[in-house]
Amino acid sequence: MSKFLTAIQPSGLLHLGNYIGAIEPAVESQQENELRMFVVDYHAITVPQKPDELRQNILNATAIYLACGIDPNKTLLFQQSQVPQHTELAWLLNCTVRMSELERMTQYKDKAKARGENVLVGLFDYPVLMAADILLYDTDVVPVGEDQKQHVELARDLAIRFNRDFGETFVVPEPRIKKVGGRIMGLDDPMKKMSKSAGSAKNYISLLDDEETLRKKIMSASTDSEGKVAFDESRPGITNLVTIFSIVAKKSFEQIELDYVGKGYGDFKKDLAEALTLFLMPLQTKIKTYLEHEDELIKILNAGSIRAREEAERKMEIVRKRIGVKL
Ligand code: ATP
Ligand code: LTN
Repeated sequence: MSKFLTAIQPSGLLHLGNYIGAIEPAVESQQENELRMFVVDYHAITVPQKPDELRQNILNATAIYLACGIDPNKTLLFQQSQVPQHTELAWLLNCTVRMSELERMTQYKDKAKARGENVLVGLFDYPVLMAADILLYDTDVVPVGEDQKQHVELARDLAIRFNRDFGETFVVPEPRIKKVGGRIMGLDDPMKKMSKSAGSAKNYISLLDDEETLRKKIMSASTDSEGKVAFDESRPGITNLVTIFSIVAKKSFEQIELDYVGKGYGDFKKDLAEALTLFLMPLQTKIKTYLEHEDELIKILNAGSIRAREEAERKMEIVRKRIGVKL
């Protein structure tokens, strides 16, 4: 049994890429492993958030986790800000990480470019807080999408360095990225990943999109002029749609290719929209039911956070001793 850990930011609506790349593998891991899964609200505020919206997004993310099958009786489900040891360890790791290591982070470079002058120090430091999230819990495996690989590698480097300088303290984690689905691409631009901060809502399928909206988004998804339904990496648009279809309809690429011999993209997209509807509508009903019981969601997060605090504090006591501040 390994220790798995993952987290998602409560910033805006979660999309199909989040589900396929991070939520589904986490749900899957619950079967045979120990899982920790949390809402990283202190990561979300690395770009400005409106307090009312942030609060609602924390509840939405929790409802989505539960509706997708995260079982709070098996999994430690909690809220990052309720466990102050995360920010404490982040500070200590800040005093071991080099500026140049953070300057190399591609997510930072991309987001900083998009924000121009208005780049907050927290955005730069974001990967260090993520390393703290991971290292506090002796994590073996971090299931994430491809875009987070570099951050998990930084967590590995910081663990190895700390262990070398202060004695064996942290487990060195490894990223686990799905070979198929680790990077779902934008529907409007299959050269960029599907992202909740994309310029256009046509980029992504939100887990909460209604039937009509998702049908329109799929029908207008970018493909090519070849007209042959296939998983072919030289044709990223159709390959992305075939990938999504194969995951939500649980069909192999070969089967999908066979099913659409002699048919066009129109037929394929219609069926994909239908498969997505069949997949998302029951999920949405569950999400809505959870959201109707806000008190219950808060209770679950609070109970998980108490347990997380106890576990994190045990690790921090060792860490404080190792660095010499515990008298
Ligand atoms: P943003 O693009 O605004 O930074 P995001 O959509 O990438 O946000 P995150 O909260 O950063 O969402 O990601 C949550 C999890 O979902 C991470 O593990 C991330 O790697 C994964 N993920 C995000 N986008 C995709 C994608 N397009 N395909 C597969 N996994 C993804
Ligand atoms: N940076 C991640 C969210 C995140 C995370 C973590 C993922 C914060 N802490 C720890 C895995 C493990 C993202 O998806 N943007």
